[in-house]
Amino acid sequence: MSKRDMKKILVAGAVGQIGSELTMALREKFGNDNVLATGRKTKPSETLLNSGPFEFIDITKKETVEKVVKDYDIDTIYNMAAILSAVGEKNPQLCWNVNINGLYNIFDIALEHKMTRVFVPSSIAVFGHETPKENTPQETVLKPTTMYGVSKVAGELLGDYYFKIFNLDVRGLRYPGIISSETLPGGGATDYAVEIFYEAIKNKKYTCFVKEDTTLPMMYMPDCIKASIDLMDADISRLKHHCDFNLTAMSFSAGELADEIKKHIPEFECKYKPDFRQDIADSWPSSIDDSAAQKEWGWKPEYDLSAMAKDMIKVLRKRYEE
Ligand code: AKB
Repeated sequence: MSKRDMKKILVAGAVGQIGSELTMALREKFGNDNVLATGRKTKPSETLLNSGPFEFIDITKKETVEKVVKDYDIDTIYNMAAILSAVGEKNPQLCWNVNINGLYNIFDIALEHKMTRVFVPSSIAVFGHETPKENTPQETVLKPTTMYGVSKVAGELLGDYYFKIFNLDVRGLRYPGIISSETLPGGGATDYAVEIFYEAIKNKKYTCFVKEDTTLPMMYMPDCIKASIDLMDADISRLKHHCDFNLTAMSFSAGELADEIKKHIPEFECKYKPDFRQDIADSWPSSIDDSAAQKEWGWKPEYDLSAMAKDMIKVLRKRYEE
């Protein structure tokens, strides 16, 4: 393998919900020393720390990223550092700064250092009230009503611009809500779909912050990791899209999720007390057409609602009940 073919990957946001599991999957695939995990402030887990290199950086401070890129001879970046929807509505300026100014730094550095590839996640948050809600098409109206959504639309366009004008190979997916058992999500409108499992196991009850009939597209973490790695492995000649692939695995309402959990924990009770996150959820689609991802790089999820719930409950029971 020539030096140029060897991947030296930087994961920004490696302490977060997706970053933490993605880093471990990348270390498994490319070797522990070839994947640099980075975070801004939060203490990394022992698993992250003990399995490979870790550094603190702040993507809004270009020099901190540049330093590790040089020190570790990085040629690929997964930029998982982001402010999510609910936190973004509380602090729109911070959201713009991290999601856009930070991203701009990542693209600039990737270009300056002639990187082979950059991964930038987008989200169902790019859609808004004017977008068709059911089976949302790949090409459609992008008029989000949250700062997070605005930053994600701008991020997709910026990535496509860097690809078209500078030939930088940027790729990205519109993640639905991601459900996982390792690291808690950091302040999104879909967090209820994770919290509900922890509360069902620990307390047998949960007060959900969206209405019972709120239906959103979702995905279990193993599928999210698979999608994020498969897209980066895809043959570029097959890609008609780059930074904006629609992606989904399942869609269910909060009530349907509670009913699924009750199959495993019959005494579980779910109440509904919508807060400001209801408005955010209401502006997003309830199901997604991801046929472009299927066609261009072979996307196919493995987990549906019942397989995901079964696995989540098994993992959390082992952690909290045994
Ligand atoms: C959020 O709820 O903000 C995220 C997302 C759907 O991008 N989970």
